Amino acid sequence: MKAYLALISAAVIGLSACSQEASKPAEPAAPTASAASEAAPAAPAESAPPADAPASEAVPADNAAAPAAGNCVATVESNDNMQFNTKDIQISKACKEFTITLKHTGTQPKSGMGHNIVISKAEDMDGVLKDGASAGAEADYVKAGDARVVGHTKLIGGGEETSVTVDPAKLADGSYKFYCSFPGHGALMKGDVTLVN
Ligand SMILES: [Cu+2]
Repeated sequence: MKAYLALISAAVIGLSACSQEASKPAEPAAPTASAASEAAPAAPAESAPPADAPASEAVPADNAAAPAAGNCVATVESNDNMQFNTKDIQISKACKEFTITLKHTGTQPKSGMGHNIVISKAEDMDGVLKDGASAGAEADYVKAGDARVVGHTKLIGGGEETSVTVDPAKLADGSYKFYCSFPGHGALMKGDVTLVN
């Protein structure tokens, strides 16, 4: 009798083990298929700007975003000698927004050797500088609400870093300059802002 029961339970275990195994291969197949079809429409949407590289999945799409963003940023260094390290900031028209990072590689405080970046039309530069000087250091040497200013950073001292994001569409008509509005610095610390394709 005991042997008979053992046989039955063995058979039941064997049966359930068998049916579990049978259902296993079918399950993973379904989620994989739906995950693939979900990922597929998302990838082309995100990787649309880079054009080619229709490639495969989420990973290439993320990588494609990095170089695109990299083209819409620039870094300008300034120092204790009242200098920027560039005379030209090139901004791609393709950028929705463009971020300029200003670094002060010197050690002097902003009260004595402060720098910023101000962007305006070339012909507005003198007026912006004059009004900025009147506005004072606490206003970062930029007149509040100055409509001639397309964008500007705050004033920084040695070892500091700041940034400003501008809309390239606002640089379309005329020629634009970037400069430091700390009193007296604009004569040396200036350059062109150039729109490029
Ligand atoms: Cu300066």
